[in-house]
Amino acid sequence: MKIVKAQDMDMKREVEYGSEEQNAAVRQIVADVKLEGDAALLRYTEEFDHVKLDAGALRVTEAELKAAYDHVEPSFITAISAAADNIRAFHSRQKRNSWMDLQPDGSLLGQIIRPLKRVGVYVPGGTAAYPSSVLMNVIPAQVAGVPEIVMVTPPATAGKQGIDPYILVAAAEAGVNEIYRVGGAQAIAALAYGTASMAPVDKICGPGNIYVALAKRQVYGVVDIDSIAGPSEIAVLADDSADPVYIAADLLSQAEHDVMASAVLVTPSAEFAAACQAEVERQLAELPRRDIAERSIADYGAIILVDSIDEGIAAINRLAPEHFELVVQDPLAYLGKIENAGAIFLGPYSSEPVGDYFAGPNHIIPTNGTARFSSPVDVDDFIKKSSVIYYSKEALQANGEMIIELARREGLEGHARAIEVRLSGD
Ligand code: HSO
Ligand code: ZN
Repeated sequence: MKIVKAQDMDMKREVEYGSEEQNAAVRQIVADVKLEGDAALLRYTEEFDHVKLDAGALRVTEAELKAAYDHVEPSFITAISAAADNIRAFHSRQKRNSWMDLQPDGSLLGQIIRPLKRVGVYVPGGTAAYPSSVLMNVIPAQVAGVPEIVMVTPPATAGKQGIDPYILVAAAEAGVNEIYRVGGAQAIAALAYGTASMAPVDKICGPGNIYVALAKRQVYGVVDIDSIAGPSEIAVLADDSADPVYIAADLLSQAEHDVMASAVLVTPSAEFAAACQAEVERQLAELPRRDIAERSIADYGAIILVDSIDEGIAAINRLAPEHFELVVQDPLAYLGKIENAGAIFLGPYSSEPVGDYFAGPNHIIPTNGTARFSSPVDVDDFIKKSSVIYYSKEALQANGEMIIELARREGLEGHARAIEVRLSGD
C-alpha cells in the first residue's frame, strides 16, 4: 500500500456505460420481452441460464420458500432476523407524514405522501448475491408502505440450479411478496413492461451485472430506477491513538469486495502510517479473497499523510467517500466538520461491517464522489408526493389580479382569462 503526501487523492473511477454491442444486445432483449412477454422471457432464460422453464414455474412457491429455511443454519436465521429488526427500526424514523396548511382566507395547501404501489428488486446470481443487500433494498420499501414488493433473481447460480436458500430466507425475513426466477436484462424488461405472469412495477432497484445495469438505464422513464452503485469505498481518518490491526482489517474489509474497490487511510502520523502499511501486508497474506483485495489495494489503495486532523477532514470532504471511519481521540469534536461522506463511522468499535450488516442504516450508499449531492437509500426512495391546492373564493379574489399579471407577461391570455372569468361578477 503506497504512502503519499497530502495531495488531491482521487477515488473516482470510470463509470461503465457498456460497449455498443452490449447496448444493442440489451435493446434487442428488452424489445423482445416487451413484444412477446413470457415466451421471450423463457427463451432468454434457456439461452443465458441454461434452464428450461415453463411460464407456470417462473414464480417461486410458498413451499419452496419454507423449504429454504431447512437449508440454512439456525444461527443465520437468528442473525438475519436481528439485522432486519434493526434496519426496520432505523428506517421507521424516516417516515414522512402528509400535511395540510389552512390559511385564514380559507385556502388549503398541502402534500399527500403515498408509497409506490409495486417495486421490483433485482438480486444478482453468483457470489455477488448478498442476503444483506436484499434486506437493504426491501425493508425501506416495506417501511414506506409499498404493498407489492417483487424480487427477481436468476434461476441458476454459479453452476448450481435453483436460488440460493440464504437469499430466499433473507427475502422472506425482509417481507418480499412475490419472487420470480428470472435474471439478466430479460428480468428488467419483464419488470418494466410486465408479461402474462409478471405484472409491471413502478420502480426497479438492486445491483446487477453490466447487462442488468444497461437494461435499467434503457427502461428508465417507463419506470423509475435506483442510482447505479459503483465499487465499494472506505476512507479512514485515524491518529496514533488507533490500533493498526483494526484499521488494516477495516481497509481490507472493503478491498475484498472488488478489484476496483477503494481503501484509503488518511493520517497525520508517519509512524502510524508505516504500522498500518505493514499490518495490511500481514493480514492480506491470510485473507481468503487475497487476490481481489491485493489488486484493489495496489490500484485504488493509498495512505495519505497530512499535517493535521483538520487537513485530513478537508481531504475527506474532497473525496466524499461512500464509507468514512473517523478513528481519532475525540471523534465527536470533528463530526460537525464532515460535509461529504455517505456513512460516518465513529470511534474504534464502529467497524464498517457493523454498518454493512447490522446497525440499521442502509448499506446502499453513494459512491464515486456522489456523496457530495446524494444520500444512502432510504424510505424517501419509495414514496411519491402529490401537491394539494384548494383556493377559496376569497383567496382568489384577493390574489387573482397578480396571477393575471404573471400570465399576460408570459403571453398566455388563456391562463389569464381562466382567472378573470372567476373575478367578474362580485
Ligand atoms: N460494503 C458494501 C455492502 C456489503 N458488504 C454487502 C457486505 N455485504 C457496499 O456498501
Ligand atoms: Zn461491505
